Amino acid sequence: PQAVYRKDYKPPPYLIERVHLTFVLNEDSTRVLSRLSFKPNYDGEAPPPLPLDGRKDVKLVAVKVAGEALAADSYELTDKKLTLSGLPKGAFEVEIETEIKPQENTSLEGLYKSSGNFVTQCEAEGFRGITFFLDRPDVMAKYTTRVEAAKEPYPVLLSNGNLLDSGDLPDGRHFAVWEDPFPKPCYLFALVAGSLSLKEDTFTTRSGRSITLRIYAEAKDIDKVGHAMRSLQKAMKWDEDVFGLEYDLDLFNIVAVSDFNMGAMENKSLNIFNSRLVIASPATSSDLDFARVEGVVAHEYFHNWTGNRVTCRDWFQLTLKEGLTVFRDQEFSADMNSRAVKRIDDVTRLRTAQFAEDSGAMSHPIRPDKYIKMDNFYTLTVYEKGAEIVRMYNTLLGKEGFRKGMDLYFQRHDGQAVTCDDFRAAMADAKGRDLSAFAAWYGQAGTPQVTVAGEYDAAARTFTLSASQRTPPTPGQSDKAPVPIPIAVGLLGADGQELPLHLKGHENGAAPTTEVLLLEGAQQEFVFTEVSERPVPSLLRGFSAPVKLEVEGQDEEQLRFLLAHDSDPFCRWEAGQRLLRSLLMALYAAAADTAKGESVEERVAGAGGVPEALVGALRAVLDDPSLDGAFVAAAISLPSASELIDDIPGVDPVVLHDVRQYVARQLAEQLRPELEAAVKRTDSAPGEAYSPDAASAARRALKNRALYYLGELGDAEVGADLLRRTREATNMTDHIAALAALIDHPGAERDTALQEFYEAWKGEPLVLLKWIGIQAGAHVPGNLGAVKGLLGHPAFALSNPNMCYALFLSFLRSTPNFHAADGSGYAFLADSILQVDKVNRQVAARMTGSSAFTSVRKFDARRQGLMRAQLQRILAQDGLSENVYEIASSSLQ
Ligand code: B3K
Ligand code: ZN
Repeated sequence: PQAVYRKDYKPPPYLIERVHLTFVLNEDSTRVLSRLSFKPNYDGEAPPPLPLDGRKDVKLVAVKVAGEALAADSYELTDKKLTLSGLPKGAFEVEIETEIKPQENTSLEGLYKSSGNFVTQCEAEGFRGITFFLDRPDVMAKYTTRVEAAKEPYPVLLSNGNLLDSGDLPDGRHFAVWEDPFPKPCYLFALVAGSLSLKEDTFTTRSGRSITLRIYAEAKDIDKVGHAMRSLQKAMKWDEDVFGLEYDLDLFNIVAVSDFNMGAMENKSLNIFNSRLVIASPATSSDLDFARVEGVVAHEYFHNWTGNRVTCRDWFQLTLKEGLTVFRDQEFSADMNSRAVKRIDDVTRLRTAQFAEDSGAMSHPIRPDKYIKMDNFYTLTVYEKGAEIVRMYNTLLGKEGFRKGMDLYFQRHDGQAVTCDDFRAAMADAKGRDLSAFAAWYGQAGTPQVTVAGEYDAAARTFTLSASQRTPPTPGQSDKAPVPIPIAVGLLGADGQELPLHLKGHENGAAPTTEVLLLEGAQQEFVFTEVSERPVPSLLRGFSAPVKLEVEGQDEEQLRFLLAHDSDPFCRWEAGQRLLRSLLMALYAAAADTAKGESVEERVAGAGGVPEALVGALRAVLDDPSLDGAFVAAAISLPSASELIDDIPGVDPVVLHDVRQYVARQLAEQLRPELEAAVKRTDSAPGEAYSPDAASAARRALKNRALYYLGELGDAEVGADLLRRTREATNMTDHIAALAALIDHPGAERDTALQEFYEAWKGEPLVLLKWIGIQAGAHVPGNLGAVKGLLGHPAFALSNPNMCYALFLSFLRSTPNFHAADGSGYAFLADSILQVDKVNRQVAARMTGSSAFTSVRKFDARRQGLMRAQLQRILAQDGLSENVYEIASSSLQ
């Protein structure tokens, strides 16, 4: 397979101004007629050849240039290209007719069928699976699309833009013509034809225009799209209020489909969604589902400006639209719900998954330098780390400065395909600030490690923070340069109050309680003056940069103090996490030392177990009724194994898992009265109606976290209570939480609860995803047999991406089974990847990329050998997709 390099970017030799498409949809095949108006974009006199992207399953029926059929020697057709030559000077038209078979398309790229409906997914390079085209984002054109199909099975015919015409055709067929007035790259093209129900509402923009909003779904789900509709309306209002951005057409459509590789797609005025991110009801969806629907509906809507009106010049710039749009959706969700909890959740995700990616075999900068399959680079790094880089501009420029930068970005680039440098320049120019050093964040992979030490000089009343940074080497990038790192800092006095800050060189009369230090070099000192007492520093407030922070001399007492007093909720939570992390690290070291006792339990107990001071600190958090329940739930949660693994060379993941379980059990035992009190305090009143709002969700978060801990006791009374809760739950959040608390504890309650869940929800595929996921992820040793059994269950379908993710990605989290010492878990994953790859290469690649296979080097020697053997087996497979090849081959290096 051939890699594409960022350094090789060249503008296209021709541009396309107008696109006229006609789709003739039929059951046996689909005809696509495409009429394209080209104009020259080359230097010099002689028209160069025009290479159009295609795919071998797109059959070329006819091609004409300027109305004339092409002679056989004027074009060349290969598996991937149709190259036209001998072209006229100046502008000209090309007509292309192709034939495709969407009904046989299981890759879910291009045009395919889901539940009998025709749908498209073109990003990144799916349009070339429909017709020959300049399939690259810097070619922006205006589209008119005519769709023809049989009327009875396909009453709804949709494409981008406004409906221009529609009507009946002979033989029970009909047509619709759509026109999109905004130029767009072909990855934003969309078409839907099918039998769908519709919910309609409106939104009035601040300039008084009334926009029609339509959500389409299968008839059985249409009563569950209200939350998505409200989320859309909130997002439209928020983007006007916060960024002054108004919707630009009179119609906005969302279509929910059940077979979709990703979460959703921002096609111009015709967003297509994975149904699990549109459909929501209290009985079938958890609080997390409600929050995700709100966030993703907003995300796709926000793309209308950040992605569609201003798009990417090439796919290496993907973070230009994705990092920025993730930042926007994070801020939206923070404004709609609890800002503190949203930030903690986002940081947790970044540290659990993105940090692991950044230290693994697929590590890449937010703007990658090369790819084989672009679809492999829709990553946590490009999205979530990319959002952190945008957040740093916001932190440095302030909300108002950031807004100015956004205004300038749109003023300069509306209607263009641009680069990350253009975005950074707009941010810099709006406030006249030099941000050129931030270029390093776009080019350098890996998570910087920052070390900070503080020194108080009582006589001089100064407090000096010395900060240094280094980024560990990553594959293909051994030398790292310093990057600019904003470190938001506060200083706490002995009574827990914030001290006013006077930063040397930064005096401006004000004495804020948070200052943003900018660490630019490898090492730097920052001096605070007029510091009246020895302070406890609160560092990296709000997680002001995507780094790993080590604080020299920060002892447990200081951390307990910060956990109790810090006014910055992120740092307060972080203090607790640091205490738990260092405990887990110490206990792991003991547990891994087989000389120290027979069992893991014995060895960790010998190392002192869980100290009373830590239990006391967590007890105080649990008992504080003034705290947001979701914050408390996060504060008593243990850091994920994946966060710890990076700091334990040659880790034995099962021992680490056992240590985490041990700590969870100890906490449950010692905090039992407080956990039970928390459940009592937060339990819903009988008959209480469900509401997904932040306050109600926060109560459920605390209750269900407490129930999870209590479940860890494996106590018969608790087991009976949990089974009762699965039966009496009035909403899915409580039902699934009770089941999750039972799932790791074999016994009659577990079996009954699983059986009853299935009986209750066997008609609801979206709910069965939870049922599959919870079983596949169970930590019960020897669970692999049960997981294999699920593959043959009538509820499971290998062709459905959601089902694959629920089963296989959940299994990856079942440490004792996935990492089983005999290698059976790895073999199962490899078998499954190979099987899925024949059906859907994107799903197979995601299974490979989400697994420990991309982090082979982090594990003990025996497991490394077992994983490598499976990777070799995958790579030896005939007909392996380029998608899986790229990830598996990088993982073996
Ligand atoms: N832009 C799409 C993702 C497309 C994935 C292509 N493999 C969804 C989003 O980020 O909004
Ligand atoms: Zn996006």
